[in-house]
Amino acid sequence: MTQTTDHTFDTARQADPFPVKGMDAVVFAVGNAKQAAHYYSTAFGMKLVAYSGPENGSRETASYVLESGGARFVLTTVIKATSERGRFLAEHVAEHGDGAVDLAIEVPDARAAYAYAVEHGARGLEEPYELKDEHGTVVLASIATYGKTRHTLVERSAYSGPYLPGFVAAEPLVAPLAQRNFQAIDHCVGNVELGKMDEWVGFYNKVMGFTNMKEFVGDDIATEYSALMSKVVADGTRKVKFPLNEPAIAKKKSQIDEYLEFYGGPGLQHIALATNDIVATVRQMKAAGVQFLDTPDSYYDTLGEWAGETRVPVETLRELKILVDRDEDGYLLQIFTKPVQDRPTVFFEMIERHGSMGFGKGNFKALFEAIEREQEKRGNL
Ligand code: TYF
Ligand code: FE
Repeated sequence: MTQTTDHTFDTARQADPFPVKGMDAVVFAVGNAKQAAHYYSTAFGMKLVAYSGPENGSRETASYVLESGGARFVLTTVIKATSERGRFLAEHVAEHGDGAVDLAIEVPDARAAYAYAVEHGARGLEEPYELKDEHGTVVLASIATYGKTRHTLVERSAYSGPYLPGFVAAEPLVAPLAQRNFQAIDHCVGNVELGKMDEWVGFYNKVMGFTNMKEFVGDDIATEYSALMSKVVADGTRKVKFPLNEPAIAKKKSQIDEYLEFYGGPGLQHIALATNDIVATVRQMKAAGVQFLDTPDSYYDTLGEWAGETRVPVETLRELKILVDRDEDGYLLQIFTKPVQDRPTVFFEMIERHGSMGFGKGNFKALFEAIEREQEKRGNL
């Protein structure tokens, strides 16, 4: 019997049509990467590890690579556009403001991943190519996803450098924190146009063999308060999770419509960052000037009745405005930042999971009301 089970497992694993190792990096195109690197260092506690710019042969762009555990952000800006890529990045910033251009995925075999994706309907942007330096070889390939976002498929098992060939190691900008604020990218959420969510869910199903997770927001909830519909796709190991939102026609202007209007189209909405100690993380980030969404006291008055006991006392959750959700697998603690640029577009979530594989469905009402209070302040409701 044991053998049969093992065999079944092996077959299932070999049969994974699109094996992934996890998120490789999120690449942002920004107006001022030097200052953004400072923000993610001081406000998020990330560590600068690599750099590429005019000082080491990149005349067109400057890029700063920051890490916190396994979470990696690359902040890229254009110094002087001279190629198609440079003009794309400059136009991206002009049109969308600071935003994500690449949700890069680490794969064991970039050529195989690219071939599978393109065979299953992906639009190829970069055929597989190699980059080499004294640290080894990386294989890269890129496919298009929603809006102007791409997925670069990164094979780096034969590479030991700080990021990619073309980058040099860099010293941290500020003294590192005693305890890091987060250690991984938990999920990356995309906002797509009205009526397009199922198309993009189908895209990930076909092109990457991703399957749907059980958490979704249907039109029943949408029309009542959330003004959005949402479904989640993930790879077979659940290491890469991509929720997708579309606006819903509700009583009020959808937060997704606000995003689409101010971003100028579909794009990355939020990145959830996994922490082991959300209390310490939120305290540190607040002290460093990061603004989080508020939650009314009434949320905490009834919390114990349905959420039960958590690692963190209710009074601390109330003080820091941390949200709780519980399902049959366990619970999670989460909190959302306000948008991190002047446009009401990209924001972050901090999440501490204790068994739950969900996304905080029980908090959607409280969360969406908090977002609507911010929308109203901006005159966009
Ligand atoms: O990733 C999620 O699904 C949760 C909930 O505009 C969420 O973080 C969904 C939509 C949204 C904000 C949060
Ligand atoms: Fe989320």
